[in-house]
Amino acid sequence: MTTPVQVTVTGAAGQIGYQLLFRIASGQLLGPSTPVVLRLLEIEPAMKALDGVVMELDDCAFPLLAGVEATSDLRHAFDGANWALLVGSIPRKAGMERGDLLNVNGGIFKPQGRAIAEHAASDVRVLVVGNPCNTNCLIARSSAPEVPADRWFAMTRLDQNRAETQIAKRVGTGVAGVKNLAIWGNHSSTQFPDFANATVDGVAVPVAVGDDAWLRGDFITTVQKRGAAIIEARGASSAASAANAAIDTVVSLTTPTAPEDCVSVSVTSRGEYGVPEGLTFGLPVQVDLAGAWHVKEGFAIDEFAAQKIQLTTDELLAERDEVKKLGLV
Ligand code: NAX
Repeated sequence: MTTPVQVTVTGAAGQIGYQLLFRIASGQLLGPSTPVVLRLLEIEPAMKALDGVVMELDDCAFPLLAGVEATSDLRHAFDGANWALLVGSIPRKAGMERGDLLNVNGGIFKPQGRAIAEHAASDVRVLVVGNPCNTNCLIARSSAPEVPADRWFAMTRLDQNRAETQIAKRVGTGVAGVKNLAIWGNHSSTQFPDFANATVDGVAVPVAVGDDAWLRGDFITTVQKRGAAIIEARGASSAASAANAAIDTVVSLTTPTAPEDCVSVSVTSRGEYGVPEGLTFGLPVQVDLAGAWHVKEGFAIDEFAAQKIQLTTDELLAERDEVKKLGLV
């Protein structure tokens, strides 16, 4: 029997957790022949709800699910983790200043980063979903310097998926035909969905769409504000699509990328494309046959794109300054 992969999910009793755990347990994260142990972290008041989720996991009788550990103890949650999906966080509430938001999340992500450094497996990889995910990832990584910087990711894949669908619908084709769609910067309303370097059925998106005003206007704002539109319509934030994007991210990071394509994920910048070093920044990534990732080269950045990328860079720099001031990094 193959040794099970240990997958930690934080915020496991939340909306996204409920959409995520069953898909992981069914083999959609790591494939149909990899057994998995789920290590589920929640805060004490949510442990009862988590017990209910664990009962449902039991009731699915998933053949690949080799165990479930439900806990509010960081050490137990991250013990031996090969993948850590950090979903639980405190999202911005009405009237909350950015500093308050970063401070309250610092209280979550700093100790989680430490626990990962001290207790996770030596090959641990971390995907931060909980918002503000880029800066939460920076906080966790900063408190775990023992874990190499290339193992930390924040989720911009939902934005990629949203952008691909908008383009496919506009052109009237299938979403599978949309390739090389990079999301630059922060997972926030300043992100830049890069249409100019993307292709649809092998044709450059600006040519296939034939409407630059739409691409530079409604397309970008629709993707940037999609999260808010879903809250407005559903009365709750994206959950199934967010869980789906978390799975897509892990699958993309563990599968070689086709040469004509890229994966949108926020990674630790090493200065690629002039992005300040050390920021957790949405970039186009490729995974090679040996399973290592690198930032894809050759994206053309025109003046319009450069301005947009600068805007989201400035926002992430301001968030980094704020968390530095708070002593969180
Ligand atoms: P919920 O509020 O439904 O669930 C969050 C769960 O986290 C709760 O059960 C809570 O008890 C738990 N939690 C809080 N503090 C914790 C801690 N210290 N340790 C462990 N668990 C803790 O939120 P949900 O809809 O599941 O969203 C989770 C996060 O994902 C939010 O921050 C949300 O903003 C973010 N999102 C990120 C997206 C992305 O693309 N990166 C998209 C979707 C989503 O908005």
